[in-house]
Order: sequence, then C-alpha cells, then structure tokens
Amino acid sequence: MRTATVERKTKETDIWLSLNLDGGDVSISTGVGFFDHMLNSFATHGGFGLQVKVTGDLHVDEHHTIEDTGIVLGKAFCEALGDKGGIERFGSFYVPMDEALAFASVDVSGRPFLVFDAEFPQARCGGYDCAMTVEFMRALAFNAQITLHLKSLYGDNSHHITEALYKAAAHALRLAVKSNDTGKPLSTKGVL
Ligand SMILES: [Mn+2]
Repeated sequence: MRTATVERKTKETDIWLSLNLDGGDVSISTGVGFFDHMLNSFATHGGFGLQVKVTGDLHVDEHHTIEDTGIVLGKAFCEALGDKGGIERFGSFYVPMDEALAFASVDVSGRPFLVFDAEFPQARCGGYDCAMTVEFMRALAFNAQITLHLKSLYGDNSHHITEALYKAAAHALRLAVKSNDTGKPLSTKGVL
C-alpha cells in the first residue's frame, strides 16, 4: 500500500493529512477556500486519495497554514514512496487553463530542489496570497525530496495561472510516481 498518514502540530498549525498515491477519497479543509480548491484540483488531477484537516493561525494570515500543509504533504509523499523503487521517477506535463499555460517537471530524485518561474497579475485569489504558491511548492518539493520545476508560460488571470500550476504539478507527479513493476529504483547508482 503506497499510503502515509502524517500529523504535525506546532503553535501555528495543527495538521492531519492522509495520502494514497493510488487513489481514494478526497476531502480537504484548511480554512482557506481558494487553497482548498487548489488541493482538491491537485488530488483529483494527480489521481491521489487525499484527506487534509488543518487548523491554522488564520487570525495572523494564511502563510503558516499553506506552507505547513506543503511540509506535511511532502512528508507524506516521501513516506508513501518508501525507497522510491518501482516507479517511473520522471514526469512532465503542460496544463492550459483558458488564457494561461503552465508546465511542470518532476524527478523523484531524493535531491530536493525547486525552480519556480511565475508572475501573477493579481496579488490575491480570494483569501489566498499568490505569493504563497512558491512557498507551498518549495515545502512540498523539499519534504518529498523531489526535484520540481514549475513555470507559467503566460496568462492574464492569477486564478487561472495558479490553478494551471497546481494541476501541472499534480499530473507531473502522477506520471512520476506511477508503478513500473521493476521494484527497483531507476538509477545507475541503484539507490535514490
Ligand atoms: Mn478554479
């Protein structure tokens, strides 16, 4: 079973998250409506089972809630992937959303890295600061121990640009974590 359940409690956030790489129920509650929308899209398009319950310090702002959810989701990916054996390892995907186009490329490498190149014409999507997308994706990549490249090629609407980025990341991850039935890490080193 490629699953993980991770709990993390700090003075800023209290998070419970359950991930199944091979699908299952999707149930998201973070207290930030647009972020729930993004995580729902991420899980649905990635084909992941994902249940998330977050109680964060939203009286401050949404920063800790979103970044810490990225940390916990990344830890869940890392745990669910185990020794990273028997998967395709690489995945890349373009997602258009109306006028916006986003690209994502993933290597389940064991070497955490994020390259993020996107501009957002509007600063916010509802209660979500668009500056949080890079924070979430960095937390996800570093804690999952993956290399993640994300690029917005163009777009006029921050909701479309952000959603295309989350969906592109989801599809790239879906391809990368797909089972290849070898049971072994895809590496000349033999270990990832
Ligand atoms: Mn939308």
